[in-house]
Amino acid sequence: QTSLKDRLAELIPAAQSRVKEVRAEHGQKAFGPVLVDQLYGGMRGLPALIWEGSVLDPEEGIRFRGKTIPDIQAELPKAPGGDEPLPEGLFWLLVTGEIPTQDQVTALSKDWAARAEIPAFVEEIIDRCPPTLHPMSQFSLAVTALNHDSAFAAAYAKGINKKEYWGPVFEDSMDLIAKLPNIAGRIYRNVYGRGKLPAVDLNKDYSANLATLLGFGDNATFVELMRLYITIHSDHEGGNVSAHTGKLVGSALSDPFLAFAASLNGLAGPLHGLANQEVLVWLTKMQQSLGPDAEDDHVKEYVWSTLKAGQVVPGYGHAVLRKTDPRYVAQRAFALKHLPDDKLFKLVAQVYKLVPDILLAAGKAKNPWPNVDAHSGALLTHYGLREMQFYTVLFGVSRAFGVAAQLIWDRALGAPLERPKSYSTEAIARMFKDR
Ligand code: CMX
Repeated sequence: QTSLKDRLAELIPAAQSRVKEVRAEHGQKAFGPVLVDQLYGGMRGLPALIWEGSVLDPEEGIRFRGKTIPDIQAELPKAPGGDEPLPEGLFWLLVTGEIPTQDQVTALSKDWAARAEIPAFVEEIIDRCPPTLHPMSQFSLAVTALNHDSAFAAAYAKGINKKEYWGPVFEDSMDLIAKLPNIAGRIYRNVYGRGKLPAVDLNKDYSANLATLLGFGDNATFVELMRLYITIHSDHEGGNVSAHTGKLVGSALSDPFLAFAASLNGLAGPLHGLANQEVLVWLTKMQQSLGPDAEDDHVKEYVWSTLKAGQVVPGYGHAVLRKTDPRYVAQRAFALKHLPDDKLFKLVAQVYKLVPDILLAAGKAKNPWPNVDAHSGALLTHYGLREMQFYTVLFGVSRAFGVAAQLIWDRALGAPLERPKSYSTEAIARMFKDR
């Protein structure tokens, strides 16, 4: 049976030739003009990055290596007795473009479990954080500190040949993913006083171990939720803040720990990953203000009051998507199957029925539909993971899969230092004066 690293070594030469071919054939072709507005407008729609693992279609949503979420739910290996795809398989798919066998996925579970331990000094760093420090800041600190043992940083210091970069970046990426459950579990237990962290079980899959470390390992449906959650949150092409930051920092040959810690700092923003926390804060305040089983008209008024206060409706809208996010749809299907009568799920569903028309009537948001963050918190709450400030940490564990896969390919394909050109407003005014 081939290991992921062996399969990757087989695939790299052909992928390198493919890039050469594509560049030779299309390298001088233009996507179209760049508008000054795009420089001021957060580079929306500007084609500027290569990202191999996934591509986001505005109408259809994400495809991982060409496969939709329903495709991967059908095709990727599952745990015995489980229905949801194993994130191990998704990682294999992101890295190789191929669907792994059950044995290959089991080997990845074992490999990650064997690498899961974190150094004692990183445990101490986490333990010394005040419980008032946001879990995402603790997460980022701990991931940065893992750079202490980076295989890539050590190899670079010894003078590794460029052609060999991908090998130690692969090892670091595997270590990174493997160590995140221990970091997340430790932060969760420290901040919320949930007792001592148990050991990772070498015979369990990644999600089962993560659930156990968080204290929810006995609930088989929660473990299934983690498998779905990690899979759908893993990757969302390259331009979103966390993915792009990881790639950018990695392009300076900062190792995967430093690069991914930067991703986490971006994910911690309320317009990006922190939105899953913000959704729950918003829904909870709504419940407090309107009471249980609020009528549609009252919910509508509440949504309008959010907009009138100059705030965004968290979990709605997207920079690229123009339809309901298929990641939202997948979570809604999970809720309909496992917790159809849950009060908070019912509120999420009621909001889904009402918010798009309001955002359309308000006339600003280009996409009135829900994104991934509109649903995830309600599912976690149902199983007793109620500490909303922790939610983005789980998004972060998942996002490592996509960022790590791309870091490996960037080094295998010799991606250069990123260095786009910037201009001042005065320079632009001068440049376009007579055009
Ligand atoms: N509620 C209220 N107003 C919204 C809105 C929402 N959910 N979504 C967009 N708008 C507003 C924007 O704030 C912007 O207003 P201004 O013109 O006053 O600046 C206007 O509509 C146009 O924005 P847009 O082009 O539709 O959206 P952007 O590409 O600029 O931003 C996003 C995308 C996600 C930041 C935005 O929709 C938003 O703030 N949503 C709420 C936060 C959220 O859910 N983020 C999570 C996204 C998924 C993720 O990364 O995890």
